[in-house]
Amino acid sequence: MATSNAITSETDAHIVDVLRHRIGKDEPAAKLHDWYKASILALRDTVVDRWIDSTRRTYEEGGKRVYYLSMEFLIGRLLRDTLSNLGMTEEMTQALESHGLNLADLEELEPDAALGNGGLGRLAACFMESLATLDIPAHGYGIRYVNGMFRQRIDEGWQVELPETWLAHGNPWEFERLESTYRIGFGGEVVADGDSVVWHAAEEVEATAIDTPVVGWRGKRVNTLRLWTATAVDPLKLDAFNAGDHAGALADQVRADALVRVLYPADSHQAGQELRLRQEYFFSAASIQDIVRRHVLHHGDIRTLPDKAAIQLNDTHPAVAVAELMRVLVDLHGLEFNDAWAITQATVSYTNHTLLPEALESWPLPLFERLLPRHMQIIYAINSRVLREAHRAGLDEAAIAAISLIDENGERRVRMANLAFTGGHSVNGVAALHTELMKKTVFADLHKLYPDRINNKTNGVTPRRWLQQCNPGLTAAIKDAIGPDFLDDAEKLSALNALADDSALGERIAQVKRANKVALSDHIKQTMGLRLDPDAMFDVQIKRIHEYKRQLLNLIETVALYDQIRSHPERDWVPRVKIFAGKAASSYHNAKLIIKLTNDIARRINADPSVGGLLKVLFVPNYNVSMAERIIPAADLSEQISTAGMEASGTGNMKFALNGALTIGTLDGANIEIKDRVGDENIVIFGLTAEEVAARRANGYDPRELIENSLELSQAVSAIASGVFSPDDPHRYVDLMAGIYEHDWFMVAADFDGYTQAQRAVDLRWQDQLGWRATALRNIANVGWFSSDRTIGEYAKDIWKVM
Ligand code: B1H
Repeated sequence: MATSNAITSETDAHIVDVLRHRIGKDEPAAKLHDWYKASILALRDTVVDRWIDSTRRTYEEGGKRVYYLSMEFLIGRLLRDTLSNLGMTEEMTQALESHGLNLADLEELEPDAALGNGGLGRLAACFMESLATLDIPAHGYGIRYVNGMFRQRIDEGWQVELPETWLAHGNPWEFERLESTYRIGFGGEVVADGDSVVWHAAEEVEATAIDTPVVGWRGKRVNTLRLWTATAVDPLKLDAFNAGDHAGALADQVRADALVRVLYPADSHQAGQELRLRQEYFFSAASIQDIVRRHVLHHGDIRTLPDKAAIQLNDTHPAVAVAELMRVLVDLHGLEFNDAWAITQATVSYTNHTLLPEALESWPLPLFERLLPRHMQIIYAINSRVLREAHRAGLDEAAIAAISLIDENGERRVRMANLAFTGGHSVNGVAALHTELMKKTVFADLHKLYPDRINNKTNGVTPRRWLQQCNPGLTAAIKDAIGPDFLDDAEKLSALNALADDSALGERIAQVKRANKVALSDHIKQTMGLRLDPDAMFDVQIKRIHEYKRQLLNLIETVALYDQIRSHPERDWVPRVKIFAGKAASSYHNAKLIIKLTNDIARRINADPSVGGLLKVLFVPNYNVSMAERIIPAADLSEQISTAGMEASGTGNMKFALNGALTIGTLDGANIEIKDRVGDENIVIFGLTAEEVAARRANGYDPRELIENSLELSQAVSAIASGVFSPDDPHRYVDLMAGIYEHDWFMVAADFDGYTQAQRAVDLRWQDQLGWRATALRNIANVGWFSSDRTIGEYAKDIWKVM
């Protein structure tokens, strides 16, 4: 380590001072990790100054605030993001260089904050950044999980889950707020007390706030991400301890710890365990108490809550907040039920993220009642009101049964989506098709009763992280071509359209893409020992592993292509690298098997000299935000191939297009809107529409016949089923392939031929590199609309009324 003592800038002086006084080291003693921490703490001081300014401004203006309640915030790293949003990257780079240090090396030391599963959690993180960017006063509320999304290791091709220990070396970004501590009750009983009702909880824990500042673009505003941690009211019971019961003395703290221990890793699937419901109530109740306390403190009258607070529920995970707010208003503030209901509905709104039946949350009534007896009563009261309205509107019995907050089919259950739907004034979907399907399917009857409630807010991604920070080369090329306006308004990227045939710009962007592919290849060489050809097409499918996302369709096509290359080596094949990455829920058997299959196929193909460098397959372990930031800028082809009607929106699709990849995709989720913006010629669409999928399902779908009529498909499926890729266990994929023959829920067979043809059309496009470059440019130019700034602007105007 260099030991120069010359101080080169204010930032430098600040870092050296922090190193000495907060870390307790001088330069000769400092290790890389000490510099990392000192740099963040010094940077954080700048953030804090602006944070305090923002907070003071919010109080002075007395305006409405947005509260975003989410079980997940998939943040990733913050160092580069914060530097870039504050315009301090250059300054920090130089300060570190004067000590012989490299910013990129420090960045690698930061663990990913992986407090989310996938799209839903990453959306919450993009939204937080856009809220600050648009200068909207906002708090994110969630849980400070000690273990976020598990770390994925691949052992002999199989996924192994390891605990993610992101807090092991402390978290320099956060501030504990002991003064913001609330009691959260569970269980017990409800007793009448004169006119009012008192809930005597059997158990209580304390929720304490831990705040992280969220910096918007150009540092305009710094908002707060407030994550709750749990402690026992009595963390060490000394009487038990003194009596020799050492475990009993700590039992309450152990129970409290469990609440914030781990993120449930089931993406698009309801977890269903009691602990999950406890987590949901824990963070919802703490957030509601915090919101109400802040309101009363600053505005006095609880009745003006809807003028000063907009509470957005990110899916149904915080839906119990509806019942909690009702409880606080009625039981603690003495409001009439009807008044409380009007306030609650005017304050709350709900975003739906999935139509998959297995992901719709509902809780067995006895469990709900045991854990939250007062909330159960409130839900009954809400329900009788809603059902009365339904009767009055003349709905039939079937519709009324569907609207009920209680599912009476079989074991009685509380339907969280119906609670969230009825408890607010807005229910939004996350892409146009998804919103239309909400009206026609899960919420058809609620939509009849409340026809103005459902609206669409197509998702977006922050162009700071997903263009500027992850792809500085492309950002510089665009800036040189059209000036810097797009940095403040992503839709200004459309100025690139006028340059679509500018060969110099096309050449420059192609060079950037190649450099990004070389950088990714170097990383893959170092971490996986695999050599990639940066001139091959990088064909990428990175996302959670789920049957509806159809990694299997991609894999079966890969096997078919492998077969074709071997049978016709003389043809002019386009060299491809097929990149897969993603985590499977720990309990999702088929998803884990799909990971193993990917690795089995990769091993066989990569070792086969007869495909020469024409085809390589790899599964990149431990996909997370940081890995996405490496892979997306290096992608040529973006695989968005879900069964139509099943992917609510997708947000990876937007990130790829913004970084100049061509999409091969189905007419699903936001793919449709991407197509509308980039134009039919600049995207490759195949497969059944959502309507056709529904019609096939209704009319009896026969995959076997389809498979038998497609030679390529039947050969590929039989090869996998017969153990060609798993000679060590030839039966490994028999059941997985039988699923495609027998029911094929996700219609791989129906879309296979369309997909194969689309892939060969992609090959033809690749052979015309000039045409490919123009298409990449058209994608970049026309997806600025998918900025989360646009999405948040729409929420702000239409739902929250803060703009
Ligand atoms: C999405 C989820 C989800 N939809 C349950 N639903 C979870 C459901 O832990 N759970 O219980 C976790 C996550 N996630 C995704 O949301 C959609 O599948 C994407 O299509 C969409 O882009 C994303 C953001 O709206």
